[in-house]
Amino acid sequence: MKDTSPQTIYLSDYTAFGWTIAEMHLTFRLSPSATRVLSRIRFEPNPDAPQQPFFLHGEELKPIRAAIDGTEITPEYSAQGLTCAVPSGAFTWEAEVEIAPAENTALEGLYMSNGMYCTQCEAEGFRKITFYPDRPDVMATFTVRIEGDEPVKLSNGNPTASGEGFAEWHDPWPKPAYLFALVAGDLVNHPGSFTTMSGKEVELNIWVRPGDEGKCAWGMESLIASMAWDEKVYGREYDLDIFNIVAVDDFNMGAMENKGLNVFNSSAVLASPETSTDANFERIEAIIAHEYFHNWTGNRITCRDWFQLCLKEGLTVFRDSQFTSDMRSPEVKRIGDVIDLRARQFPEDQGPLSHPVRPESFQEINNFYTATVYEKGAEVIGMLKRLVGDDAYAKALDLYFERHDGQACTIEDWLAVFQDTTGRDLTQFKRWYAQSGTPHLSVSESFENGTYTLDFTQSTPPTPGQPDKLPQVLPIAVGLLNPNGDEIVPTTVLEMTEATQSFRFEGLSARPVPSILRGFSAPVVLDRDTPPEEKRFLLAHDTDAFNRWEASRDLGRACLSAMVTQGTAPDTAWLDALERVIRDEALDPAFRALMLAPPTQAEMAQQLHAQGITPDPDALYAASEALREAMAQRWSGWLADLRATCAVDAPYDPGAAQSGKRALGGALLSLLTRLDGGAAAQAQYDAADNMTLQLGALGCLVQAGADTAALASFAKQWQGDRLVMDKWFALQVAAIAPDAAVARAEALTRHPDFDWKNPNRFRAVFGALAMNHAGFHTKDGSGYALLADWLIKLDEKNPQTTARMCSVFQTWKRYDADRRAQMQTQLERIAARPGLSRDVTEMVTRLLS
Ligand code: B3K
Ligand code: ZN
Repeated sequence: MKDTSPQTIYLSDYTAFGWTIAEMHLTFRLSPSATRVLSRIRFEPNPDAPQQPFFLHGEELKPIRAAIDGTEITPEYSAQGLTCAVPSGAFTWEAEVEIAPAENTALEGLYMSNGMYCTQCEAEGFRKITFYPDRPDVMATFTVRIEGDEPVKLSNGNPTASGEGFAEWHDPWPKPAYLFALVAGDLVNHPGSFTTMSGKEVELNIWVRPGDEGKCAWGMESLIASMAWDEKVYGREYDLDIFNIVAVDDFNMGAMENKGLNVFNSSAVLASPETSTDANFERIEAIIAHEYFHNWTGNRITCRDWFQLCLKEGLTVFRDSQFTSDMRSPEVKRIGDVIDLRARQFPEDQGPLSHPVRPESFQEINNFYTATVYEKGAEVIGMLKRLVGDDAYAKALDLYFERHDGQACTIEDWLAVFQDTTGRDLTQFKRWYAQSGTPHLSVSESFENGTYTLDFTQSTPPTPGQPDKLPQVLPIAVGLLNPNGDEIVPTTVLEMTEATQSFRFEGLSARPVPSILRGFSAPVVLDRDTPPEEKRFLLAHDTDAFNRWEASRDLGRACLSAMVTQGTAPDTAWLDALERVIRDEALDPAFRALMLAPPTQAEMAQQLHAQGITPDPDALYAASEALREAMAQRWSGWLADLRATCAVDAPYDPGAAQSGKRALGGALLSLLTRLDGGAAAQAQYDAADNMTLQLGALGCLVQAGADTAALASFAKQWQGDRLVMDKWFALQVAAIAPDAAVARAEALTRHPDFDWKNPNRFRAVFGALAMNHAGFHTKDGSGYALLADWLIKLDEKNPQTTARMCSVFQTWKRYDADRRAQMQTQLERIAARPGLSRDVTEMVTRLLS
């Protein structure tokens, strides 16, 4: 029975579980529709917990047998689990249940994907496997026996025995149930090995379906690089004899850090130059690193309860971004992260779904694996590091690992290691975890008698449940340039703690030009009336790459805003300043590619809304097209020549050097296509020997409306490759003219390969529709209606993916009355569905609140 009654769980209600687990034994007798799961658990009373009835979670399980100390019992079952009387001391619990992995379309618990058994237990999927205290603070060592005919049978830890029809695994490290994993099927491995810093040899494997062996080399290289990096930078060594990664086609998210057995969405691990873009390679490198880094930040030290999710996720995102910065370019990584933060976290923090980095209540925890918990959670750690300095950060982390290894911890534990190593009082800083919403920071300045003063004011608008906000601790990185463009004050971190605060720089001979919030040193909205000539000055001279990019982006936003609201022509002074950077061959091509990308339409909608203007998606699309057209025309004299400098004359390599050139070349091709109608794009398409060039060219052809033949030939070439076909589905919806987007998405849902129960394919079409800003927001509301139809349909099979997709409606209140009413109607239509899942119920309720 499915429980849909909305029960709210509160952080303040936390109580420890009444027992600890000395040992956990599991036996699986695999069968697609009737798998038997036998458990034997040794419980001991927990002296630190209050008295409580014995309760084990369990959902959608068919109980076969239950016993305590060998005597059969009849527990009291409910939709959430069971209760029964237990002895006052230690006892052994045994149970046998039956589950049907083949019928599990929610992809949570034990399920099947292409005939292969796999699991996803985080956050609360283990309770769909057997009765258990399914909470992260209950940690146990697992011994697992898998019985079945599948040639490969994997679980956590080290293999201990195997033979005809069985395999046994033992994980010596105590872990919560959410880190349990089992995989069984007809798989082949791409092997590797790693010798740890203490000289221990670890066996590495990437397990895939036969036929995918050729797409594992990059994943393996990334894994080895991650293992070496975590030793070098954080002193963290791997702690088992074996590390397995499995690629699965049907998966709700990117990947999962199960101890010693990471399960990956195949899109997050499989790569080859012919089938994957540079962006895919970079994403795979980052996700492999992220999941591997969880071995320490998440697994060895886990969360006390799900409210503490950012303890492992914020920290692990922060660690994986440090890794990517080290493997590639720190400046380019930072700019990319801020683009992503503004595109995904800011709308969340500024709309009805706003919640603190550490939420205080939830109905369905899966709805809180958000950009706020992950990305803002990582920003908070970046600020902490900036405030205490690199050495203190390293010391605090050493203490964290030493003090908390093997424990289930809280944000209080995390902050305490910083307080204890630095002596700093972090009481106010802790507001970053509790207060939701994006702070606004405004600044004015004055110069008198050689003293330059910056006056800052901060305030955070109200968010759901939090009408009044307190000042936050803001590290504001500032540098000063003199009028010649030389840096006279290098980056200095100002620590703002008050609602208004002034900072003085003395002994200056001339009024300086400030570069404020360098490196985006705090996740805030900076409001400053900077004159355009000063922005162009920073665009030309700032030594901080982020602020150089930001100056241009600001000019771009101002330009588009004026085009939309006043009908002005594109800002040619900005375009000329930008041209100098783009053509500066001393600069990293990846950086120049970022500079070349104008603000997105969604970003502009956010910007206009912040200025109190209702965004009109059609006008934004028109302005964005006019701007790109102006860029192409104004730069027509050199676009082709510069593109020629981006050619790569060497075997494909996904590293920063080549991919930066291809990114710049791709951005230039998109402008050139406006001049030549797609001739250069067609030539690139025909000659392409890697997916970056092929897909980039196809995107240009779709944009130019010259796509029919290329789309057909692409589909013919790649029809057997699911991951490439996902790109084919997504690209044509995302890149097509907005007036055709809904019809194209609708037509694709009737395509024989539209396997809507596969989350990657569903997201390919509907994620792309949401990205086509003016297309999704088509005035007649057909985009909203189409998506709502499909969300209703998918919810019956897969609530988690459906609930995640609901967030594309999170900005609905920004738009005009017509569009607002149409979105509201669709949300209410979803909300009214009988039998709607708990996941989606919570999302639409919050969206409508
Ligand atoms: N920890 C998992 C996410 C689990 C999501 C559950 N709905 C992947 C990660 O963050 O590494
Ligand atoms: Zn994670």
